[in-house]
Amino acid sequence: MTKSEHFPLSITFITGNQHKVKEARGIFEKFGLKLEHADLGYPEIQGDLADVARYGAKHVAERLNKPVIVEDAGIFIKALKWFPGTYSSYVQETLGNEGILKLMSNVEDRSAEFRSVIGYCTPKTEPEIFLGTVKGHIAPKEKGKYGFAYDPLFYPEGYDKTFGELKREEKNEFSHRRRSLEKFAEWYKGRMV
Ligand code: ITT
Repeated sequence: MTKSEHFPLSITFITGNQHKVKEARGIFEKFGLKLEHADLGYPEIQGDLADVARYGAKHVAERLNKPVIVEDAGIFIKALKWFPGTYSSYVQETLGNEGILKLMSNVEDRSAEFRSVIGYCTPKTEPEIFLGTVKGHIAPKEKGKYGFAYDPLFYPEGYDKTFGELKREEKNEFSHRRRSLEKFAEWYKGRMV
């Protein structure tokens, strides 16, 4: 078997979130990799982002019998004891951004960070994980029409615009997802040569 069969240029990203797919495609292009997408769903175990990504990647790689990546991500807010964290998806659907702003009313330390963990697994190997984070703070109110979910609430450090005010290409320059996928792409391409 050749190296290109072991490490194909095209990798399948398992996610139900179209925003993630669009961002990941733009990022992969920069690294000369192609992204296929499959919306399959997989069991999300109790644990931190890394546990979820590891377990999910292994589960799907075995089920599809091919190499896959999954991502578990979330926003972590210091004043809320790092809530919503791994519950970000559920909290977005229930409390929403308005609910988060209510929890943060009169809170001075608005530090927060986005984290993304990519899990990569093949049917024959154990999962590998790649973490990307971006620090910032929670805005006093929602701002911007781009991005998704918590983006209009999040000012990345050193910027006077929220992620919601940045076009996809701009967010992709330095987001948590850019950082985790870049780590993965560099590791993966290192194995191809
Ligand atoms: P999959 O599990 O199918 O990939 P998901 O949307 O459920 O899709 P996660 O379990 O990783 O993804 O949940 C992450 C949640 O965190 C996501 O639904 C958003 O609410 C939030 N989130 C993650 N990355 C984000 C980003 O770049 N901008 C805004 N919100 C983000």
